[in-house]
Amino acid sequence: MAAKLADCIFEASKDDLPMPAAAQQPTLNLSAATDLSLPQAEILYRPAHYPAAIAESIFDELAAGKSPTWSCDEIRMFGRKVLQPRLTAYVADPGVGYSYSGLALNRQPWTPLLEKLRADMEEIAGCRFNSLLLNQYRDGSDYMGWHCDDERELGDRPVIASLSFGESRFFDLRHRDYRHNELPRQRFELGSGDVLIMRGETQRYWQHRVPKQVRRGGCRINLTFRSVQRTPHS
Ligand SMILES: O=C(O)CCC(=O)C(=O)O
Repeated sequence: MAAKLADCIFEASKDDLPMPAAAQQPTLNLSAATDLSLPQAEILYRPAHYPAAIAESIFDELAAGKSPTWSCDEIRMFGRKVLQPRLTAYVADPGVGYSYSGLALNRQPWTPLLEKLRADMEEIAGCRFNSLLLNQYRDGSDYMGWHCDDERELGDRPVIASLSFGESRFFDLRHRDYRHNELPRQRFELGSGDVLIMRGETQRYWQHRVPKQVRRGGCRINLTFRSVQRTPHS
């Protein structure tokens, strides 16, 4: 059985629309390596881990789409089939599968570039990763809704290493119990070459999203390295 990504990962809600100006949290200006110090979370941000020229060549290779190849798949939402609001690709060790919203992701092999990035992320995070989800936001209309990466197969305290290339986009965080506590949303920009590590209890207590930013015309590619603990038969 393939591991499941939470169905809510692709859920579009009114929260995915741009927030009215008054409701927006100020965008955090994080220019140096930062531990976000949020309650019940461990989030480490390293801006420009890859210098601009290297980040650009990584972006170019991934955007070319030779390997891995990108697809825009249909998923099932509220009983209807809809196209995902971005392109995706899935790379993993043999036998490590993912499925969500009625869609079994097609596993592709590691390329030399992705192996290198995996090794870099393993060194920073101090753990091993056996799978990688790639998302391509073709422009500011592509997005990812509120979700947390808390699938059982990722274990109790999943470590997620996220790498971004290309256009900068907002990354929002909100506490899962935001309706009953005073914890404000957090917003900052993920730029090209930036690394974000989420670990500890983060996925249990915090949700994240990449909202639409319709004025952003450029393409962004994000890689999330994960460790699937129970290898399914795929
Ligand atoms: O694009 C991003 O920065 C976030 C991607 C993400 O949330 C995910 O792959 O679960």
